[in-house]
Amino acid sequence: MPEVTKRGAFVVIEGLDRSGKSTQCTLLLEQLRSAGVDVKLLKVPDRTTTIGKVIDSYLRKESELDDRAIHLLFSANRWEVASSIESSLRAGTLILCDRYAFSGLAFSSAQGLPYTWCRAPDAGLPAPDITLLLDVSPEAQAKRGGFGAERYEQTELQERVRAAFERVGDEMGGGGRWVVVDADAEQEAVARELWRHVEPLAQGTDEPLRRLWD
Ligand code: FDM
Ligand code: MG
Repeated sequence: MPEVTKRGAFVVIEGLDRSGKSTQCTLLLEQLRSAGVDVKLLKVPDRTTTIGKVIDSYLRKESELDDRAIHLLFSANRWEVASSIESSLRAGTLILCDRYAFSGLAFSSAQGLPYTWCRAPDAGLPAPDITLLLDVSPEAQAKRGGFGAERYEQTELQERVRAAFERVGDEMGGGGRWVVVDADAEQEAVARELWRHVEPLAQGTDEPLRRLWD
């Protein structure tokens, strides 16, 4: 009899700046670990690779790049980790990823690049089993002590990114694969809501690994 083993689940947390995304990723990581789950936390952009260093310098406004060029570099930065995501999942590790291709789509289309053009370079990447969008209102975002000095950290652009995320969500459809979480709520309430969605996937999944944008 062939042995049936589940693969690890692929969980993505998306959201605007000041949505509490990184904090919630850390809390979720701790909760998964204390439940005995083999889990790896990734973050895109990964600013440590050669491509990531170019992205970092662009985000810190130390260099200028054409909008399309930076979009392709963000995508390439995901392709750099694609095969390691896939092998970890097959080895039974849960992958928790802070941002993914949906940020690429939302941020670049909010700058005015055509939506379908933005989708193309990420086609074929491993698809998450669930994406949890931490939706923060402009009011709550403003209350959270302002933005840093990086590119994109400004109210008017964030509003356009929020609308772009809404479009991404609509096009992802239902099926529980795209979940909007109210990130204006208390940190603990947000954590509980995330756990409610992630717990059923914690011990792995029998679902075949899908690809973007299937
Ligand atoms: N960002 C992030 C993009 O514009 N495209 C992408 O593909 C990704 C992954 O880069 F403003 C933006 C989102 C954010 C910035 O993200 C860096 P962090 O999470 O703040 O490091
Ligand atoms: Mg940031």
